[in-house]
Amino acid sequence: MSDRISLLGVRATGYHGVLADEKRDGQEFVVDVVLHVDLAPAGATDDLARTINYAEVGADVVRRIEGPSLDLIESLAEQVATDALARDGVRAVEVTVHKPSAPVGVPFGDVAVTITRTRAVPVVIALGANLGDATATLQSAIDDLGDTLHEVRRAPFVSTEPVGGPDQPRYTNTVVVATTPLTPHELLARLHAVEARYGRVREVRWGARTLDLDLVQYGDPTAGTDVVSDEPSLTLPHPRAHERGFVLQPWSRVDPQAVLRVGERVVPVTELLAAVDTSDIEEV
Ligand code: PH2
Ligand code: MG
Ligand code: MG
Repeated sequence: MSDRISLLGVRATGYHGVLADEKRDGQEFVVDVVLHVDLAPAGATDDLARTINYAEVGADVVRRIEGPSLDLIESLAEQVATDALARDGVRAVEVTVHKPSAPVGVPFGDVAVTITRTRAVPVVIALGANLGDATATLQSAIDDLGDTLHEVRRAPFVSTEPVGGPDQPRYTNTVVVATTPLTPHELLARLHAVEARYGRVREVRWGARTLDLDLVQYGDPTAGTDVVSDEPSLTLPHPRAHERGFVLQPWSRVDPQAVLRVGERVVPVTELLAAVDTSDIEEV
């Protein structure tokens, strides 16, 4: 995905600089912003609500240029990038801040800094399989998600008794904690695509499967940035994770500090784990 919105040459007067003259007199700053966003939904629907309104981005930039005085254009670039990444669907942003009248002391054409910042939302994914070579399938699914997930950490594989559903083989489960630049819907679509690649068919609820990839949590409940959603196509956090030993046990191994939102409460995973039966969970 290399779709982009570029807003170039946004200019305003600011008071940023190390020198007292700069803070007193002000000068022109020019900012370029390149947003990495999936533009297909807006292109297909002609709906402004499905993309980023560049007028709003421009207003944010001017607010930062005209805002409290900073010493460095690096800091201004960082503020602009933070604003951009806070907008829904922005995966990454490149920001250039030009200071064409900077006190450089020699004749010069332009001076600028450029930064690139990528969204990195913490996510938790529970994996399960009970058909075929389950461990190999889980590992290659994790490898396949390498383009989607960053800073990936995997829990040990565990063998677990099936919970619910018809009579079926034991499961191999694990949990991955990672970061992603994708939105929850984009990530879910990637998880479904990888399930399909391993021959997953959605037939019997809680029936045997070659691969199940469940999005357990998106964002950080401690910081209050986790996504809570009861859309049928996207339920977050996962509605049963808090009572499932086959999720809680591996999760607590890979991240002993993990917390999960359960209704109004944000609960340590170790505390949830202590309340469930784990006698049937074996590390493999
Ligand atoms: N997944 C289910 C239903 N039951 N039981 C175990 N032990 N492991 C699973 O991953 C699992 C399950 C539905 O996704
Ligand atoms: Mg599941
Ligand atoms: Mg599932």
